[in-house]
Amino acid sequence: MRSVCPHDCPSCCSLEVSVENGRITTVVGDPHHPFTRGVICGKVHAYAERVHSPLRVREPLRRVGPKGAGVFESASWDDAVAEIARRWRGIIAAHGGEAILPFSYAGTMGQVQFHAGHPLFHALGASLLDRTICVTTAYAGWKATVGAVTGNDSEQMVGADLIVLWGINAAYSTINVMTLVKAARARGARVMCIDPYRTPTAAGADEHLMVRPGTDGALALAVMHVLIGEGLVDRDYVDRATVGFEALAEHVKAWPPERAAAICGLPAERIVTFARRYGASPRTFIRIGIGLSRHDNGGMTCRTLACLPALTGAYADPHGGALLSTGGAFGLGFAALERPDLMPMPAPRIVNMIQLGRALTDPAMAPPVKGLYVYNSNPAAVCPDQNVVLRGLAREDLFTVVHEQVLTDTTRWADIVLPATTSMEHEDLYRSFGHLYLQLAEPVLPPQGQARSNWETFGLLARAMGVAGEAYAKPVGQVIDEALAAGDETVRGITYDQLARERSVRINVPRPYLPFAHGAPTPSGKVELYSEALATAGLPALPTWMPLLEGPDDVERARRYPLQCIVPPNRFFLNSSFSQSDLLRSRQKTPTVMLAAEDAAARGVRDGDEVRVFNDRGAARFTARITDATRPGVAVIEGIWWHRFHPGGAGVNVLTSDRTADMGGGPALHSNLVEIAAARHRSPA
Ligand SMILES: Nc1nc2c(c(=O)[nH]1)N[C@H]1C(S)=C(S)[C@@H](COP(=O)(O)OP(=O)(O)OC[C@H]3O[C@@H](n4cnc5c(=O)[nH]c(N)nc54)[C@H](O)[C@@H]3O)O[C@H]1N2
Ligand SMILES: Nc1nc2c(c(=O)[nH]1)N[C@H]1C(S)=C(S)[C@@H](COP(=O)(O)OP(=O)(O)OC[C@H]3O[C@@H](n4cnc5c(=O)[nH]c(N)nc54)[C@H](O)[C@@H]3O)O[C@H]1N2
Ligand SMILES: [Mo]
Repeated sequence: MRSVCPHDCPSCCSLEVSVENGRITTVVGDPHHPFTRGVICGKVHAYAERVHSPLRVREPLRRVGPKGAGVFESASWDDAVAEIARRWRGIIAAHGGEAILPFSYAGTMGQVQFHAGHPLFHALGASLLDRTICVTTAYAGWKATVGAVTGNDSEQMVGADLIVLWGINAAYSTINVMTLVKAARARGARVMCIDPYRTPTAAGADEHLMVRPGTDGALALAVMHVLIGEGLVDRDYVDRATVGFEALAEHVKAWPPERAAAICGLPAERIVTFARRYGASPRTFIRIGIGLSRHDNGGMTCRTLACLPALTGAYADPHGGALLSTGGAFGLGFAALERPDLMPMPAPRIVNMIQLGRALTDPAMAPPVKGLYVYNSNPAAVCPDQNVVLRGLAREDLFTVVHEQVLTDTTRWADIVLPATTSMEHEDLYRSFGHLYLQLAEPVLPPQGQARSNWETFGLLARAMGVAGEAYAKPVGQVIDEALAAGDETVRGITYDQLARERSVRINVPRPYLPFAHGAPTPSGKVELYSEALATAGLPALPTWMPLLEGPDDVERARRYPLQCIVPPNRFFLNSSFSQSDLLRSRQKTPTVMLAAEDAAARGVRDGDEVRVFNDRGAARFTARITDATRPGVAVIEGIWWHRFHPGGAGVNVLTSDRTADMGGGPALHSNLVEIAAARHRSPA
């Protein structure tokens, strides 16, 4: 049977699922899908483990033990919904609707189940959640240059001469890009990877530039210096499709490669060689990851990288250009899903999700958050400044409902847990942030236990609260049709019936897809090398490198915490999802910190030792791996293990800050200083 991977990954794979006796037996990639091409990751290959997990939530649960003990009794859906409605009514009467805070992210990328809570929470006048945890910083920076969250079709990179994988560990985080990279390489394309550590993606490239974290902006400015200085610029493209070239040319005179070399930790000659290779042809494709935006200067970095293909005219080449995300290429009618018309005016306050801990603990919050409803997310594990988040979740006066598929770190803190269906059990429409296909998935299994989808659950809650009932009084298929019908030309004519027949439909964009070939949807209609909008927002109008707020230039902090610590995804989990799987945990082995030999030696740490990683925010235990895959001064902690499977019970995000990055309100997860100390030698495996 056909399905679609629901997880928060640009690949959004088309799946073939076999079911026997009500259980999933195998999951493989659809060989005919033009982007999936029969390849899926090890996580989803093992999907039966997730759907039929012993940790599945199969019935509603009500807390009986102390808060956080994770002791529950079973409850009926009727009783659970009635209790939630009773508690919410009390909270709204005493403190108003804003005292209720929905908290969700992208547990599923299915558009109906992702947005399912919006109509209800709008109708209740609940606080609005700014969903910043992943892409908003990257998107704000990207849009400053090219105006829209889209870019060249990654399928086109197969014909490129040079592919630059910039801050993206595609071998882990979107494996299908590697299929395209391999095909390009077989044709003779050169592949470069720019990453602070040697990921498998970097190891498989022709060249790896191991930059210091947060210095890509400086690198790109020096590349521009060489391109402009050596006349490797497409004057025709620059003249017709960009604004601000003269100002940029003047500005980057101050960025000779030697200056960037000292900042990035690279030899100046390698920067010059890179720039010349990049400038040799417009058939250069830069695939930019979201990862490199998770720094204090991350928005500006994305804005700066987006300028490079404009200088060489690569944006107009059928095999060139750049892609950060295709998320904005899908012009669905989101209002049909989100129902902003149900919101009271003036609009309720906005809470930035990465500051959940503050929102739950800050005495200045007026009204205080009294009711928290979590779905599609595991904030206890994924949110930065975790110790503060956990302090908030521990509040006795906070009424917390968690709608989940599995018993996560967050369900432990719930007053009520509701059982959620997986994508194998409910219907949804999927867009992607890495390709250009809309996909529909129908259930391949009945709901497991008493699980209900987000859509059904919010429908029950809306009826119990006596609001927004009409919004939920329609089947998912009808909502999908409405979102398509209210969309723009990119989805015009695509219907639910067509998707039900064909499963995957390319949106209405041309092939080759060159959205910035003649300019860009910015205020000026051009690719903005100079951005008036940024200047108005109080940011530099020209691409500018700024040192990290929490980095080596923060001299006082760096004295106490001398190691930069980046926290990228690991291979076998997706954020914290799949942490529940015995199989995938055993493949991932143990929470690990990678360290260069000289950093380890300076601390008396040997390979395999258990170490304590700490800063002012918190401390957690990891197994040390000594490796030349990272440079001295940079520690790497991959992946988010659930606390319950973490030695010592604290996870990586006790270390990270809830400080917002330069643009878009997202987190600077990788701008992180720590110290490491040996906990004891040779922990028994
Ligand atoms: N296996 C797996 N796949 C995933 C996920 C997962 O957790 N596991 N998460 C999914 C999600 S939600 C997302 S948003 C995407 C994210 O996937 P990507 O867009 O690939 O982003 P990240 O993996 O966060 O980071 C990519 C790389 O950026 C590097 N990086 C960090 N700082 C810098 C820097 O300053 N400069 C440069 N050049 N590179 C830097 C990291 O070392 C990492 O190798 O992946 C999705 N896919
Ligand atoms: N240290 C560190 N922290 C990070 C990151 C990092 O790279 N390093 N990455 C950040 C990024 S990019 C992101 S996107 C966030 C992700 O943060 P989250 O969106 O919280 O991601 P997950 O950990 O995958 O948790 C999603 C949860 O949703 C549940 N779920 C899935 N489908 C459904 C459904 O249909 N209904 C309901 N009710 N629940 C469902 C899953 O069971 C899962 O527990 O984490 C961020 N945190
Ligand atoms: Mo993400």
